[in-house]
Amino acid sequence: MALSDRQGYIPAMDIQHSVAQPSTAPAVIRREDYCPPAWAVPDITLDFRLDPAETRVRATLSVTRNGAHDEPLRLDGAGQTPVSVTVDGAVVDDWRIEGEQLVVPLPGDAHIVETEVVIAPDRNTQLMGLYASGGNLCTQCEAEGFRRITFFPDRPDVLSVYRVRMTADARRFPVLLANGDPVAKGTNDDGTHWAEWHDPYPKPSYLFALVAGDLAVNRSTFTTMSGREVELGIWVRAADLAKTDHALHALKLSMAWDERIYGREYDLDVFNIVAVDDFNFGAMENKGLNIFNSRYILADPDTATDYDYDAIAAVVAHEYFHNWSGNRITCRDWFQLSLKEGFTVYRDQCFSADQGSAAVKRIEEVRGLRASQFPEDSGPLAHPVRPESYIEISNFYTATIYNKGAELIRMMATILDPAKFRAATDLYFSRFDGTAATCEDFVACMEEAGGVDLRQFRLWYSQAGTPRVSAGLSHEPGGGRAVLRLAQHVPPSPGQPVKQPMVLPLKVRLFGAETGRPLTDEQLILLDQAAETITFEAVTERPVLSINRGFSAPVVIESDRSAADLAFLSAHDDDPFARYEAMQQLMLDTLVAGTINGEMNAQAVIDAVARTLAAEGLEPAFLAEAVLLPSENFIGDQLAMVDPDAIHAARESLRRQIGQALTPVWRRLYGEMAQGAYVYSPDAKGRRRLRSVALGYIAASGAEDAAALALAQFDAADNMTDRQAALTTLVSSDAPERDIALERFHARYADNALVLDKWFQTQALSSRDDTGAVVATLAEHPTFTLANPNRARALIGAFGMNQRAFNAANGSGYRFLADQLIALDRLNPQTAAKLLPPLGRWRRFDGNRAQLMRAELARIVATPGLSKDLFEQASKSLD
Ligand code: 0A1
Ligand code: ZN
Repeated sequence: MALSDRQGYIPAMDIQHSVAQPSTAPAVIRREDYCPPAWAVPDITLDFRLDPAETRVRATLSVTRNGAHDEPLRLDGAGQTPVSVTVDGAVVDDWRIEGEQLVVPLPGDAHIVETEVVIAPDRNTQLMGLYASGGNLCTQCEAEGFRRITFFPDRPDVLSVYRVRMTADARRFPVLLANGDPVAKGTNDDGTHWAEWHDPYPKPSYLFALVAGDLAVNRSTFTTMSGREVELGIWVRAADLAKTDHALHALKLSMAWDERIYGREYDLDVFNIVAVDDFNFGAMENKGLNIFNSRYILADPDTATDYDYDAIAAVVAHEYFHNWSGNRITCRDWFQLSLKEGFTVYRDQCFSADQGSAAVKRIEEVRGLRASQFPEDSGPLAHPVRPESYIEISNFYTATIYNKGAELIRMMATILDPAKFRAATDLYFSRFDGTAATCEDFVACMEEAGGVDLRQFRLWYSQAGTPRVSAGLSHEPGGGRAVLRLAQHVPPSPGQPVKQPMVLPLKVRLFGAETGRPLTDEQLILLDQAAETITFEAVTERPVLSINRGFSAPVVIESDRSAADLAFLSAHDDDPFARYEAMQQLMLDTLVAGTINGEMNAQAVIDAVARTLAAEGLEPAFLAEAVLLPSENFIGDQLAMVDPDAIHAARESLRRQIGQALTPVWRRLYGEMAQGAYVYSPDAKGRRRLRSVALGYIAASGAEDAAALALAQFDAADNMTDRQAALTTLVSSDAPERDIALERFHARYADNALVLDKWFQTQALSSRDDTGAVVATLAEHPTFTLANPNRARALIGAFGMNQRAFNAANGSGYRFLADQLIALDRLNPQTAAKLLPPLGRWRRFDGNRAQLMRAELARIVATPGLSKDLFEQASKSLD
């Protein structure tokens, strides 16, 4: 069944399974229960005696009563017991532990409260709080890690000025970094040394950071728009220093861009970035001391692909931009997470678009949205951009909060126009600087400075689900009038059975089917009714509809455009995104038909691909995107019932036919796109990409020399992009060159963890029949470990994305994933929970597979000692 038959989220009613619930169900936190903090903490001084096995933390808090009440002071402290508690310098013993909180009765309105705790960073496998990575010590406090370091009101609306003193072994930890500016340092007689840092900007505890380690630095400076010189430093292990120039360059570009586009200037004298190998997410925006997963810092041509280079620049920019959208203005509570994340993603997307091809960037964003956010929005874990409740906030660092959140900001920018949007962000930054704000505060600034009414638009924050828009265009040839009928429908999602119509900004243009000329200007239609009709006058020839140009709204368009019209738009539309989109839709329609009927008419796609490749003036990067087939997962998302084998067969068949029919074109491009010595530039990247797409089609055609060609590329490559592309082609083949390349790759990069991740990931994504078995064997490989999140994601995460291999009919993929998640949960619940969603797609599969998936979900939920992270994801996926 095709897209239009799908109802989105379908409540569980067909298959039942008994699920053992944990004896005490984890508490649900609700947005409506928000209360301001009872006590403020304007200042905190932290004194760390750092040691991997036993670190002593003394915290001195100045606390003030917030309003008239007689509540005691409540400090969060996960799993800790205080060694001592003093109030105003005197030891007290009337404190108590309630749950995970330290409760201290206080008589007056202002006190100094001091606690001391002992923690063990080297036993911290969760990578939250203070932990050891590669012999260094570092912190991760967002969202609720600070409570694993010391007792504190660990919530984002308690803002404090931090002073930090660290003492550590001078030889093991020669570098001591924290937030803000360095103020003093010295050495002691016992082989230790110390450093003090002061961050003058009040901040919530989730932005606290320190690093102690043996690190080398790549330094530079940046002069801000008001003429202040900022010292920049990227800190890594000495052997990696040569791989930090790209990140440093991206940082300077970001600083200049934020001044130019948003008028935002950096505010401290130093800005440090530290790269660590063990990290649960991509990076963290701690004030003045960003801590990064090393995969988003380290790059040289031999080890990093073009994709890696782009991702590094984007993440460096993202974390830097948080200094204003996140740090200077933070979130009142975690339900407002998208206030900082959606806005900051939008900012980093625009930054990246300005560095190269904006059209290709937009295509990549939409592909990402469809790969991760749309499935989330139509599945059991769907939630609004501003959620109403959670069990574990770490589970809400999602594509919905980040990427759909960014689309909301983009839509408001579209509705306002650039000048008003800038006025609105200026208002937001000045009005809320130094505070913990809400999504509502942001929207109110948009309304006020933009002079628009966004009352109905706010539904985007509260309603989950991807809106579906049906669009039908009719034309009266005689009267010259064209009528566009639009209707919207937002599918039900968990807890939201009925939805209101939303405001959908749709950019629309009509083209003449005969002449290929535009018949109208581009128009912005704000669809805010369930159904609307738009009339175009003086339409003199049969019009073809170009809609949702630039992907102006994050919706699914259901139109009755014929294969011929889609092919026409793929050749004539003047909006590059719409042109790409028309081709994608044509391919998708063909593949869906092929999946359902077992056969398809490939000719329209072949002709459209040929025409696009022959068209004048299109950049290679765009061509590469335009001629790529939709992924197997995305084809699956169009179907009420996913048949992974039929989808795979249809897609492979279409790939083969395109490969064979256009063999001379692929071979010509493969030759023409070859380049001399490696350079990193938008044009060079595009040529590499198009060449690897051509190689893929040559291999898909079944050409006898394809494996030899790929191995030759693999061996001759002077950069990772070409080498990885060749390996990706070979890894799905049965040719002997496959194992040769895999072995050479492993031998060459045995010492490089980030590149070994690629070795695991590439194999997990293979389309060969034996992939499930290979992945199970790789999980036993000596270099595989669940303790490193990158490695776990490379193998387990990638396997979950491999629709056909993961969904093997005998359930072996499901069992494997569940086994791995149960094991990983004991070490690192956050990372385990992130990898669960493929098991939650059971509603979309046949009864046999659905049963097998549910059995594994039930087994996970019933596991003794399960974390609340994994419990929340697994139990919601079963419902
Ligand atoms: N705020 C970071 C994302 C992040 C969230 C939680 C983390 O803890 C494990 C780490 C990073 C960002 O948006 O980049
Ligand atoms: Zn962020």
